[in-house]
Parts: sequence; structure tokens; C-alpha cells
Amino acid sequence: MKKQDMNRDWIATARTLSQALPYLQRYEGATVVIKLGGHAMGSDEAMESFARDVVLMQQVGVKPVIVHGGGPMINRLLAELNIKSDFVNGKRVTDKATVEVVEMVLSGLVNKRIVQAINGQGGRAVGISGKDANLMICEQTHPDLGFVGTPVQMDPSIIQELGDENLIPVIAPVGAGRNGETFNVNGDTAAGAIAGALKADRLLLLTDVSGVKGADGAVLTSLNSAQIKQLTDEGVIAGGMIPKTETALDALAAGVRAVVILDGRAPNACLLELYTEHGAGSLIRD
Ligand code: X2W
Repeated sequence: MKKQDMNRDWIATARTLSQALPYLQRYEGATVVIKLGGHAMGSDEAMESFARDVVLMQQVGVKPVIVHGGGPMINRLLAELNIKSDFVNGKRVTDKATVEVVEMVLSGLVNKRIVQAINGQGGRAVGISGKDANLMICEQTHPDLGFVGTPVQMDPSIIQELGDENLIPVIAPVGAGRNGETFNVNGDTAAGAIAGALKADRLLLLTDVSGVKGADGAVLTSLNSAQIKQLTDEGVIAGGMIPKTETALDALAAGVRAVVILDGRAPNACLLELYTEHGAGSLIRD
């Protein structure tokens, strides 16, 4: 690179930082819940970049809370163990053998990979699941789904305590039942329930799509609950997007200020959303 071009690069970096000031001020002290889906986890480089963004957010005063999925990783181990798996309305039919695999993969492999990535960037992450300190008590969602749980009672105090110590909670979507059961909770559902219990300032749902699309196929950068209901009735919002928009509506109703559905595979997706005028994905608020 020519010296002149290099200078231009640094000047642009300094300008970017300077332009971020109002956003840095806006989010200081804010609780931001980030759902990292299994499809958005990708390569080690992508994980490293995500972890770096999370540590940066904390460095500038945000309280990040990570809730993760891991569907593809569960699929892989179930296949290796020759355990068949079906989905009904986006939820995995979960028998006893399956829920054991789900907990091993989510609370073990996936959770610790994220914890390690954050710690590798100089953060101090602590991996827990919905079982820890009674964070998320669940009831069976539907008898046909087996050990799939719906969060019914939340105690987010563990998250606040970790945040007060500058520790970054990384949460696997596994919950306890009142009778000693282990429940498999959809990652989006868990993130929504946790963000709601915390009355978070932002819930970022990192997925593998660029946002909510309108009838013309273009991403809608900003929409409210009424528009979501209308687009769902019209069949424009369909398939895998439905659990995400439902989570968004539930989270808003529970007191979350805004929900953003965005592509977690895009570089620095979280920073782009929080700290630039451009934003990313679809911002949902009333
Ligand atoms: C999900 C939990 C993991 C998840 C499952 O078993 O796959 C249910 O379906 P993603 O990567 O966010 O899809 N649980 C009940 O949600 O992972």
C-alpha cells in the first residue's frame, strides 16, 4: 500500500471513532442481550470477530449478555449417535436421549467455545445455562414435543450479579423443570425471555438472514408490532422468521426497548448496529 493511501486509512479510522461518540454515549450502561444462533457461528475467525465486538462493547460501558443456540451442532452429534431428530414448527421433538445430547452440546461444547473466544480477546466470560441460579424455570411446551420447554419463571439476578463484576454471561438455552426435568428451549425463545426479564435496552438476534423482508423482498430497516402482525397475516413473514418475530413481539411486550434481527455472519454486525448511523438488519420497536 502506498504511504498516502495508508494515511488515508488511518484518518478514516480516526473519523469513524469520532463519529461513534454519540452512540457510545447513548449505550453507556445499556444492557444488550445478543442471541448468537448456531448458523451464525461459522468459522473460528467469525467467532473471534464476534468475541472482539462483545469485549469492545463491554469496554465502552455496555453490559453484554450472550444467549446462544447450536442447532447445527446438536444435529451433528445426534447423527453420529444415530438418533433421529424431527422439527415441528421450528422446535426439535426432544425425547430423553435427545435432551441429554442437547444439554451436552449446548452447555458443553458450544457454550465453552464462546466463553473461550471472549476470554481470548481479553474479556472475562462465564458460561451458564438457564438452570444456574434458577435463571429460567420451564414447563413443557406441548406433550408432542417431549422435553421442549417454555420459560415460565425467570430470575435474572445471576446476570445482574455477573455484570456488576464485569463478567460477561454466556447462556445456554437449557432450563430446569419444577420436577427435576431438563428442558430444551429454542434459543430465540430463551433470549427473548432473558431480555424481557432484564428489561434490556436492546435484543440483537444474530441470524443467517439480513433481516425481515417485505413483500418486494427488500429488508425492512424499521418496523413496529402492528406491521409485523400485518405482514404475518399476509404470509410475507413466514417459515423460520416467525419464531424470531414472535420473540421480538414478546420481548417488546415484556419491556425490551427494541429488538434487531440482523445477519450475524456480516463482519462486525453488532458494532455496525450499535455504533454507526447505518445500523444493520431490521429494527423492531413500538
Ligand atoms: C433448539 C435449541 C438450540 C437452538 C434445538 O434443539 O435445536 C429447540 O428446538 P439455534 O442455532 O439458535 O437454532 N431447541 C426446542 O435454538 O439453536
